[in-house]
Amino acid sequence: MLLGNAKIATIDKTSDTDRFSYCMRNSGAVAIDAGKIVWVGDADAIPAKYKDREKFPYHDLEGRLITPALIDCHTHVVHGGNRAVEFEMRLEGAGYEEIARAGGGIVSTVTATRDADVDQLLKSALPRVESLLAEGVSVIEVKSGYGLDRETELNMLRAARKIEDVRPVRIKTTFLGAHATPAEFKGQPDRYIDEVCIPTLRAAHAEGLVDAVDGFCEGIAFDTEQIKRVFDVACDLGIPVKLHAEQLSNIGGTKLAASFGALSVDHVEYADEEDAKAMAKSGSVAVLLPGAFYTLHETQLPPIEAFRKHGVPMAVATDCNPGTSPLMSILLTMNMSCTLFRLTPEEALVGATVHAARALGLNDTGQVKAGMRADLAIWDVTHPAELSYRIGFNPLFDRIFGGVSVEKLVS
Ligand code: DI6
Ligand code: FE
Repeated sequence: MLLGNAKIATIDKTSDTDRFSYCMRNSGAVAIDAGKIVWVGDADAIPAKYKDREKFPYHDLEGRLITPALIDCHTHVVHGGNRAVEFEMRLEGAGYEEIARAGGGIVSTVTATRDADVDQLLKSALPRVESLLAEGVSVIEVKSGYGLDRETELNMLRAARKIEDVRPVRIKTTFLGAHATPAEFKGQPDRYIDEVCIPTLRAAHAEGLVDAVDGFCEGIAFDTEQIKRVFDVACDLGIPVKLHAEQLSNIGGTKLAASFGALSVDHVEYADEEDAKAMAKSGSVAVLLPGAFYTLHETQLPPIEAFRKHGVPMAVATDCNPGTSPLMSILLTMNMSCTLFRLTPEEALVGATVHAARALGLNDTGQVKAGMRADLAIWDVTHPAELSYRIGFNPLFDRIFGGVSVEKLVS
């Protein structure tokens, strides 16, 4: 197909800077063949071979905006139950850590997740997935981490893999066995790591269920020494790592993750300039999660200026989870990253496309560029800033997934 008469935010680097920006084409066209973008350029410079209407059916987009399809690079969309009651408790003054220490929090979602089988986990995740797809998302990262025992952790990853079979989306799975210590190992995190978490990681890897390994490095979860033991195994298995770090305090998780060349370090509200330097050196992406910041009434802002100064790529994601970020809108996430974290709308869009791809180790998507997968979003807007500007409004016209229109355009 040939998409024409469109504005295009190609998301690329301009010759004079090393930073990604909109790189707009105000009157552009995109040629797609066999699921790939084969040409991008000005509407008045379309090469003859793409004017073959048989091979490249033409679609006049009437001035609509084309961007790369969006990517949600940090979610916990697979889980049992919800935590609305806890939300109420927090509004009545109970703290997140207090609830966690009292056996609520992550551990309460574990009970509901263990009670569900793979198909039930898949079924309850689909409405959350569909909410993201409806806003132009084509890749979703899905973590385990609410089983905290062998069978349920594997079931969570199996359910995540199954999403691809039933919806037009790519799924990247992440093993997050080191999310919390389950009740049966209360007060014994080291035993849990050695007797359950690590053996389960090996089993999940053997079953081809793991694209990355993650952990929660925090006072209420695991320290750097415990996370390091899990990361050592991930390295042995040749699996990249990422880390929930410096979310509620600074205990050195960011530097640990950077020392392992982590794909990303996520949350990072309490990260400092030295952490930013370590991430710049390791090439790790800072994944900003404004939904958790908002829900936890956090006030400590991530070091955005230090990330800009040291050239640390910033991505934005929903962190969709039942406890700290019951958020299923990537567009609201982009808005929040602007209003709460002072990102520019350009940084927000770059953060939900090319930088999000990088946080998942993907280099075949996240830009409108020849050679990339034809994963595109088409919007009823005239300027990309509109995608972060409005709250609770979805201007998506169509999503192209692997070169095929999901809604409107007949290929
Ligand atoms: N940090 C978070 O905010 C979530 N996980 C994590 O490591 C919380 C997950 C939950 O409360 O269910
Ligand atoms: Fe998370």
